[in-house]
Order: sequence, then structure tokens, then C-alpha cells
Amino acid sequence: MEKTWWKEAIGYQIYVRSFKDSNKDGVGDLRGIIDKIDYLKYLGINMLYLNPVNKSPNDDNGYDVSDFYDIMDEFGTLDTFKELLEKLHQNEIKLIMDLVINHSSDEHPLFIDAKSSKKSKYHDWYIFRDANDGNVPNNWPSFFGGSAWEYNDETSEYYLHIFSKKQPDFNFHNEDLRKEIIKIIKYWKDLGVDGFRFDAVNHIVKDENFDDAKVDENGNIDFLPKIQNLSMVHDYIKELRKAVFNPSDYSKYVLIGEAGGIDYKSAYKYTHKDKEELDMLFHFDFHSVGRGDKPHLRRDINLVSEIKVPLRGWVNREDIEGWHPLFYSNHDTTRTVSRLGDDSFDSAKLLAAIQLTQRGTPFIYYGDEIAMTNAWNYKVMDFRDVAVKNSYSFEKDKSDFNEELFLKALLYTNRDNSRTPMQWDENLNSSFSQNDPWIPLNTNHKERNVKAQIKDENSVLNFYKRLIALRKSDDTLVYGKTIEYLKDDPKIYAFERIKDNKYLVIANYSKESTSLKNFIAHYKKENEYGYKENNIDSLEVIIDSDNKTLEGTTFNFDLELSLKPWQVLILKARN
Ligand code: TEU
Ligand code: CA
Repeated sequence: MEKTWWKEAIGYQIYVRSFKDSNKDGVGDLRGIIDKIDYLKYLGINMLYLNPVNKSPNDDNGYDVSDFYDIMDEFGTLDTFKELLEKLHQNEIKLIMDLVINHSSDEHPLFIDAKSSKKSKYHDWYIFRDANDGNVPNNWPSFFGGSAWEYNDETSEYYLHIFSKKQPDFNFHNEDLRKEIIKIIKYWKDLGVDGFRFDAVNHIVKDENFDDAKVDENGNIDFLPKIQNLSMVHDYIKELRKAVFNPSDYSKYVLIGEAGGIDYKSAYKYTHKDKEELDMLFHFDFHSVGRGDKPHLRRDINLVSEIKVPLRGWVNREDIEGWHPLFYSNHDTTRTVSRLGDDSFDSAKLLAAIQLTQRGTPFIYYGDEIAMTNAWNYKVMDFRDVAVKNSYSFEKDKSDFNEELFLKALLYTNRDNSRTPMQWDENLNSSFSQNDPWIPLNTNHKERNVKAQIKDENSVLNFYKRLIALRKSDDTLVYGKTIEYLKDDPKIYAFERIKDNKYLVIANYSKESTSLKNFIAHYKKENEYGYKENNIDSLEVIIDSDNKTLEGTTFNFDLELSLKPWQVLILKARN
């Protein structure tokens, strides 16, 4: 087992636009984060991951970069960034930067030059294709709606954009482009950041035939095999890593890739140690949990297939195959407690307990620590996501358009649910900003906010704080192996973490109170012939999500115990 700082770190992701506005323009910024370092310290996190901060016209909130070497005007200046980095480091908080290397903004000078003429030095840095019989080159759609091709008058060609048309894709087969990307990564590394999250890195190579993707009988276009996880992606990641980092750097920096279409079985392709590509992957396994047959429908979560199986797969991988970022949500999902729980504080605590006791590196998404929910108060016009604007304009004039269902679908699936302003207190704009925020607040900020939860010792926030402290106090929770019990139980999620110490986590992942009879019988049987450290009589309850009721007591396996809805216990073996 190789120990490194980033395996032991507690990560926290900040969507900068939505965290804290320091200059009254309604947009969160870097100074806002500097002003809240005390809060991050209070919580106990020690690694920050920021969504993109580079210069951008913000068609996709920073994922459309117009200058890779500078900071977005709304967020501050390069000096503010340096100050933030320095202050974070003074407070022993590392910084991971999000770099968008699959595409740039269409307003990037490189693209403006590239599209001006076929003779441009930069023309081949992007992906241009001739029309196909006067039409788009092929049937590939964009992730954000419509075709992935946009016509360019100046050269009478189409250019490829798998995201919005303001995000033209780079051509990674061009060596000079790759050299430029290497230069960009080096630049930020030299400025002192501690790691990178490479955005959409699995998309950097496209199928060179550019032929039509298959269409099924329902009209769905199977385009992903054309644009993601192609084998040359690996060659280019390897090349980037080698060019920027010395092998002696490998443990100093953490490299995380964002990769759709990859599960725990295939992740080794990017993260196997011998490959020298990436350390961890942000996957999509928990993004659609509980999603119904149609986007406007929800159904009950299947604990076994949707949570237990994937999480087990990720956390039990051999060390050599890569490490796991323990995260439920990010800026592309709905809110954790709305998707994986039932909006209640109790369900938020259960999710926190699992996240902070499992194997891997936890990444808490800002606001999850106070159980921020989906934006249930939103109307269609409140959404800001470019994907919503696109789909609304495609859908609204169709004869069968139903605005109510459209809105419902947004509330169950759209990314803006996770981008509402941080809820600091009950005051105007929740003290996120003294001006109208760029995106409306969740109206439940009056009850759900940091200020109220700091005061309440049994709040979700203080529960997170305790769990973070616990995890930092014992690397059993980082490196220990995980043994799971009652793998097929649809309500009880129970596992042990074992290394120098032993912890047992028993969670009632359900809305009903649930007897522990089965669990206790099973656990006793499994441990009947166990060795000394598995002595089941000596487990002490160290955390009880039900207002600490059982804390400090020896767990009594003979009792016909049941757990309340969403209740979770953490037990520790007495030495
Ligand atoms: O998201 C990428 C993304 O969500 C898809 O490429 C995903 O890989 C695919 O749907 C799975 O099959 C990143 C950012 O997180 C997001 O916010 C940006 O909008 C996007 O890239 C474009 O930069
Ligand atoms: Ca601001």
C-alpha cells in the first residue's frame, strides 16, 4: 500500500460562481473563497477542487476558455489567484485546478484565427470538415442539443463541437496543439497548484472516419463510441503526463480525469499504475440514481444495484488499478440529498457517514455539508444552464410540448440544481451576495444554512465536521480494507474498515425503521470463528446519527435492535 497525501486528503469542490461574492456583482469569486477559508478550516477539509477559473465568455460557465493563462474577469485577477493559493497553502489546504483541454471557447484567439482561413496556422488545431452533400458532415449530436457541427462561413466548412457551439473541439492529433496543452499544464504547475482535474479528458480523440453513428429503432443515435474512450486518448494522456511531470513528481501532484462511459471494471485503463496516466477518475455512476423511465419521473432507489454494487466495485479495486474519488455529486448532477436521500437531514447524515468512512478520497460538493437540496422553487426561466436554453428552444414550439413536465424533468435532472448560491444564513440572498445572484437562490436557505447549523450541535454540518475529524484521526479509514455484510439487503448497508483498528458502519438506508435482526445474526455467524480483533463484544458506538443517543455505549448484539429511518451507527473496536 503506497501512502500519499491525496489519498488521505478530504476534498471539497467549489463551484466558484456560486460560493461567495465579494464585490457585489452577484457572481461568486476568488476573493469570496479567500474570505471563507476560515469556514473551510472549521469544516476540516484540506483539499480544494475549483471548477474552471480561466478567462471565459461563460457560455458554459468557464468550460469555454478564451485564455488558458489568465483568470476570468468576474473571478478576479491572476494576483487574486496567487493570493488564494498562498493562503490555502498557509492553511494546509491543497488546490486542484480544473483544466478544460478538450476544447476552447469560440472566442479564443486561436479559434478566431483557425476559422478565418484554411491556411491559418491554427486551422488544424480544431476539427473542420467539409459539408456532406450540402449538409452537416455526419449525424453526431452535441451533448447540449442539436448537431455537433456548426457551419463556418469563412472557410465554407463545419467545425465539431460535442458540447455547445461556443466550445469547438481541439484536434489532439496535431502535435503543436498538444505542445500548447503541455505548456498550459506546466504554467499552472509552476504557479504551485497541487493537481489537476482534466475536463472531459475521455473525449480528446474522435473516430477519424467521421462516419454516421448507428441509430436504433427509437431514433437514438449511438454516438458515444465515436467520441469517447478511444484508444489513442491513452497515448495522449501518457504523453502529457510524461512531458509535464517527472516520475519523482508523481506523488506530489494528483491527476484526476473526468470520464463518462467508464465503470469500476474499465477504469484501470486510465488509472493502472503501470500506465502512468491518471490517479483517479470522476465517473458518472451515481449521476442518474433513481431516475425514472422518462426524465420527469423518479422511482425508488435500488440500494443494491445502484449504490452497493458500484461502490463496492470502486472501493475494492486493487491498489495498483487506481484510487477512487468518493463523491456523490458535482456541478453536473442534481443535489446529493435530493437524489440519493429524501431531502431530510437524516438522509444527508447517512450519506455523509458512508462517504467519510469508505475507502478512497472523499470529495464533498459545496453545500452538501448543510444538505442543500434541488431547486424545487425554480420555474423554467430560473435555469441558467446552456443545455436548458438549447433544449427549451428546440422543444417549446413542438405541438406536444408540456411545460409542466418539462419543468419537472429539469428539477429531477438538470445541473443547475447543484449550482444555486451557497446558503450562508437567513438574510438577503443568504449573504452569498449583496446583489441579485446570477442564478436564483433556493428559497429553503432561510431554514437550511451554515449559520443555523453551526449553532446546532446535531446539525448535518457538525455531523460532517465530526466525521472529517474522525477520518483524519485514523488512516484505517483511508487505507483499511472494506468488508461488507448483507450485500443483498435492500435496506441495511453495513461494512467494516480494518487496518490497525476496526470500524463497523451500520446504516439503515431506507425511509422505514428497520430491524437489525438479520444483520446481527449474520455478523455473529461471520465472526464466530474470527480472530481476536473481530471480537464482537467489544465494539463501542462512537457515532450515532440519531442525536448521539447511543454514543459511548457498547453495542449490544443480543438486543432486538432496530434503526430509525436513515439512522447510521459507527462502531469502533476497543483495543
Ligand atoms: O462534463 C463532461 C460531460 O458531462 C460529458 O462529456 C460526459 O462525459 C458524457 O455525457 C458521458 O457520456 C464536463 C464538465 O463537467 C461540464 O460541466 C462541462 O459542461 C463539459 O465538460 C464541457 O466542458
Ligand atoms: Ca463577484
